[in-house]
Amino acid sequence: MKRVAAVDLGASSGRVMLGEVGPDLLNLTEVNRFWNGPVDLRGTLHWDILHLYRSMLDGLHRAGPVDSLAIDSWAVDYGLLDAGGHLLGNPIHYRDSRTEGVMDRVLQTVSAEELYEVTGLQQLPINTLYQLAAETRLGAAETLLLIPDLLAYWLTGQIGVERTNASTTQLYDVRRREWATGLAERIGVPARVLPRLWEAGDVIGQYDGTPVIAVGSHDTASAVVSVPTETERFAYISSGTWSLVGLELPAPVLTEEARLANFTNEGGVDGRIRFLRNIMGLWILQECQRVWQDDDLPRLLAEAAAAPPFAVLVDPDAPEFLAPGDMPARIAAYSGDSPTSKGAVVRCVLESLALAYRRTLRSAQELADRPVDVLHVIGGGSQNELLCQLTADACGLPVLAGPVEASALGNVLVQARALGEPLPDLDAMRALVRSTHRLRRYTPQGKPADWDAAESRVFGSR
Ligand code: ADP
Ligand code: LRH
Repeated sequence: MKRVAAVDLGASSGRVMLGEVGPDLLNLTEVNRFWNGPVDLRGTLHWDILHLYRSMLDGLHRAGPVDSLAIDSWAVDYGLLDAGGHLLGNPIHYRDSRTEGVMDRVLQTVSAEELYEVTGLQQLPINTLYQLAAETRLGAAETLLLIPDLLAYWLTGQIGVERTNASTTQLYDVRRREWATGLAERIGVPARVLPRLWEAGDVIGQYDGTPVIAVGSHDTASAVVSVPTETERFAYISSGTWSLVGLELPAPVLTEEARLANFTNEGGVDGRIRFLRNIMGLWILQECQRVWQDDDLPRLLAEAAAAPPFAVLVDPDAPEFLAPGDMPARIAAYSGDSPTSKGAVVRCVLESLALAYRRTLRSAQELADRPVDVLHVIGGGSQNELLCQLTADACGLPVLAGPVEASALGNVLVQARALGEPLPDLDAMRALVRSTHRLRRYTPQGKPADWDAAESRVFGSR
């Protein structure tokens, strides 16, 4: 049996989990959980990186002796080190407004077509490329590290960026599987700051005598490892602060149609491609709860379940929902139609998400020419029964919900393999998740025509 610690940092909370893996055994125990989110410092949104580091250390110490440890986190954000290995300022949050208008500026130097051809990434203002184009500290920078790599560097002194997370930067060549240094230089990012790449399974170094292992350090890459699928004909929604909606493919889809539909080709563990779109996700609900100062999610969801269907709908991916703020007011401004109660606002958010999932999954299947029979919902949002049922209804597919701690499980499984546990491939890892975790099944209900009408209302006809 292997005993490992998984540090999993989501955009809304971080946790250290203790994983035990053996034949027919996959146990996960939460050691600690801590707050994460944007911190506004005189108008700039930061991550509290030292709080995360200290909370991680606290969890690792509480976990006791383990065979190894590994870190995964949200993507795209980074710290810069100077020549002495010191952090140049606190990492800035991807929702900070410094990237406003930057995409248009960059596209005057590199066309959207070329960017897609090389990197295969969806255009989002949060991409590392656009953040770096707005960065003021590059002159003094020697090394760029993504968040899990920065924390691993502090633990081990070793420098490198893990490949699945590198693939989210829009500075990574998806076909040549190396940094797109020429492209980086053209937008003012010196190639010297892009360090060597780690593979999932590499030993990065040691912390206190414990091996620190590289896993799919992008949380979504780790989450997709643990999708408990039995068939190749599956789609997934990794449901948390964001909803990552798409397919797993053997190779990127870099067609003009995929680019125009804003699909991304991110790197998965074992060379897979995560062909997906970012949907704004439960972030909108989190912000509603913050503004209302109401953390009673079960009650809010019960009120949403009782609220009238299809009353108010929005496109959750509209740019006005990206930055922190008063989401109920923004929903009212967007739709010109104020939901009349908290339950109605929550219903609007969940139905709008389900509608976006439906459009995204339909496009994914068409663009990749890959029909699917089942939709796996994983992550914290898989506990939201109303959203799971609306998703099944909107997509016309059976939904299998769980596991909840998908990223931590993927992190644990890849560590166990690196330590010699007989989990040769993703199929074996997924079979172990399936045999050790109970999933909840949702069957499509209601009238598909209602969703057709809702889609026309928000997005016009197809
Ligand atoms: P992230 O990794 O982005 O921080 P998580 O995967 O932890 O996100 O998911 C967080 C989300 O899960 C919350 O925003 C919340 O909406 C949802 N969630 C958490 N617990 C529950 C629950 N008991 N019932 C329904 N939804 C839940
Ligand atoms: C989810 C996630 C997602 C990224 C976003 C920045 O936590 O990693 O895959 O696009 O955060």
